[in-house]
Amino acid sequence: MTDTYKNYIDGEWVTARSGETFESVEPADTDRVLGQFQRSTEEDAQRAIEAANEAQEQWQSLSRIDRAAYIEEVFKILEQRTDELGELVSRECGKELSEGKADVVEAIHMLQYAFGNARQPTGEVVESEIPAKDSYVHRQPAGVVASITPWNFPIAIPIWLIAIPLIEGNTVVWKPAEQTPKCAVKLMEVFDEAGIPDGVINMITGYGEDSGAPLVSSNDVDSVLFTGSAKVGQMIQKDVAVQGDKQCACEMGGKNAIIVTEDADMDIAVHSAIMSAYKTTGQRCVSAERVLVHEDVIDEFQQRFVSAAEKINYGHPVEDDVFMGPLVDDAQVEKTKEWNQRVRDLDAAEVLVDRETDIGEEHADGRFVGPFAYRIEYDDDIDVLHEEVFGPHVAIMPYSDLDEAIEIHNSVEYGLAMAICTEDYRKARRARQDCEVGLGYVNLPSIGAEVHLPFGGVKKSGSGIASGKDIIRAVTHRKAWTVNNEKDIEMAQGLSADIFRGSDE
Ligand code: UN1
Repeated sequence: MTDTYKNYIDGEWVTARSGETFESVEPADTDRVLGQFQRSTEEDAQRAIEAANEAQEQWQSLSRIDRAAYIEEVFKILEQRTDELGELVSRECGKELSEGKADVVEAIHMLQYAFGNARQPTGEVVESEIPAKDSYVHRQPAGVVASITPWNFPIAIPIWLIAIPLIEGNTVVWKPAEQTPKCAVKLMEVFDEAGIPDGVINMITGYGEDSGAPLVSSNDVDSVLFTGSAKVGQMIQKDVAVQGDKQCACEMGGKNAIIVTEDADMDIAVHSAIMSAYKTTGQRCVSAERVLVHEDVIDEFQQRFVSAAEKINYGHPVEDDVFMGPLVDDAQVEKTKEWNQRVRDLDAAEVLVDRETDIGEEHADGRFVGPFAYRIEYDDDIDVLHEEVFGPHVAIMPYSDLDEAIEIHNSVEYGLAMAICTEDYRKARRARQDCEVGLGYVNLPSIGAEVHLPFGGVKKSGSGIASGKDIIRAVTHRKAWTVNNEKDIEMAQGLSADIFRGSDE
C-alpha cells in the first residue's frame, strides 16, 4: 500500500473532487511506486483559482520586500532539504544523483536571486521634454498566474515560474507535470512550512487536458507561464491569443547543435558534445541532438566521440558512478526508439553508436534507452534532422566552411541553445552574431545555464522570457505615470494647452 498525496489549495491539503487518483513510479524500476496523487479536473482548477483570487489583494498590499521575506523562508527550508529532495528528483524523474541534487540547488539559486532582487531598484525614471513634469514607469502585478511546469526539472523550473511571480505581488496556481507529482507535493510542503499566507500559492496535480487546460482558458487567470513541449506551448499561445486580455510566456524545446571547427581543441569538443547529447539522457530542452563538425577533423572527432559514448555508464540513477539514467515514461521510450529505428532505416545514415538495449537484466523493469549516434550528410528533407527527439540520440554531420555550418544550424524551426568549440575567437564571434538562438556557449556544452542569466529562445523555442528577471515582464503590467509639478499645464510635442484659444476670454 502506498501513500496518497493531496492537492494544496487555500493553505489546505485536499482531495480532488473527482475522487480519482493516479500513480507515480520510478522510471528506473517501474515496480517501485512513489505514491498515489490526485487526478484533478476543472472543478479543482476552479477552486484553486478562486483561492488565488481571494488572496491576491491582501498579498499585493504587502511591500515587495515583505513578500520576498517569505521567499527567503522557502529558500532556508529548501536548503536544509537539498539531499532528501535531490534523491527524490533522481528517483521520480530518473536523473543521476548529482543531477537530482543540482536541480534542487538550481531552485535554491533562483530563490536567492529572487529575494535578493527585491531590494534592487525597479522601474524606470524617464525624462520628460517638459521640465515641470516627472515621468516614471511603475509595475503592478498581473493578478493570478498559472504556472505549468515540466518533469525534467521538477524542483528548479517550478521555482523559476513561482518565486518571481509571487514577489511581484501575484498569487499562483501551479500545475506540475503528471510524471513528477511527488516532487511537487514535497515542494509545496516547503512553501507551507514557510508560512506563506493561504491561497497565495496553490497546487493541483493531474494531467494537462484535465487540469492544465482549464487554467489557460479561465477568465480569472491573468498570466500563463509554461515550460514544456512545442506542441502544448503552441496550443496555449493560440488559446491565450484569442482571449486578448491574458499575458503568456512559453518556453518550448529545441533542436540544439554543437559546432566543432577545424581548429577546435578535440578534448573540449568531445567532452562538450557528450555532455550535451547524453546528460539527463538527452532530456533537457537545451540538450544537443546535432553536432556539426568541420570535414577536416570529423574522422578524428567521430572516433573519439564513439569511444566515449561506448563507455558511458547508464543504470539506476541512485547507483554510484552512473552518468545516465532512464527516460521518464513509456511515451518517451517509444518515441526515442522510433526515431532510432527511422535512422537505422535511412540509407544516408551510418549508425555509429547503438546501445539502445545495452543494459543488464537487473534493469529489465526500467525505461532504459542507451546512447545512440549516427553520421549523416545534412539534407533538408530528412525529418529527424529537424524534429526534437528528447532522448540520447545525436546526429554527427560534416560541413566544409563556417557559412555552411551556420546555415545548417539555422535550418531548424527551433532556436534555443548552441555551443561552438573553437580556438578562433573570430569564428566564435561569427556564431554569436549569426546563430539563431537565445543561449550560446563557447568551448562548453550547450547545457548548464545559471539562473541569473536570461533563459529562453527564439523561433519555435519560445518568447525568450522564461526565467531570470525577464519573467517579470510576463507577470506584471507597466504603468507610465507622469506628474506635473507646476500650476500651469504645459504639453509635450508643442501641443497648445490654451483652452480659450480664439475665444473672448
Ligand atoms: C531545460 O533544459 O529544460 O541550462 C532547462 C540548463 C538548466 C536548465 C535547463 N539550467 O541546462
